[in-house]
Amino acid sequence: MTTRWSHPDDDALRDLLVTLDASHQVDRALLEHLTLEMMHAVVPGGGMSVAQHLAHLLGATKTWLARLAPDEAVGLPDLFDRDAALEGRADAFAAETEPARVSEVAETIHDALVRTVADAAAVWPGALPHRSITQFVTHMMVHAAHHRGQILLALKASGHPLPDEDAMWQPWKEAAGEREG
Ligand code: NI
Repeated sequence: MTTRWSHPDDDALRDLLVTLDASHQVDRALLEHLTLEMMHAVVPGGGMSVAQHLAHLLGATKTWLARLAPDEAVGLPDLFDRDAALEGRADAFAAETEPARVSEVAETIHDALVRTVADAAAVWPGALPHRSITQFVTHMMVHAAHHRGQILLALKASGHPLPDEDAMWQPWKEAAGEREG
């Protein structure tokens, strides 16, 4: 059977993992900046809170990961009230607001993603619709960047300080500089 996806060679896979790591480090810089109060910030007019953005983002990554590697994803934690959602309650999207817990879950899901991508040749494509592992990882990073922007906007609109710009983007500078190192 002919497949419509392709596997990256070793160099491309290494670059993909370096890029994914840089993206995660930017997320980490943002997460380390968050306080309990900031987790409730929303943009004027409503929408998801910072906590809800993070619960959704990490939940989405987990859901996609489950389609690629069900065994890897099965034990991953949730950041919203899963029992309430199953019962159809109105507070079903009550998101975890403790920054340390959110950071812990973000690290756990990122580690699972990295393990799965690094081993993608063995399991690809699972039940994913993506054309390649590169496209899948790009999708995860673009989604994260979208919600990162939404979170920064909610913080700014609510009068909270933003993370230090240089510290936040340093991981990308280092990732881009690795070729010369
Ligand atoms: Ni989203």
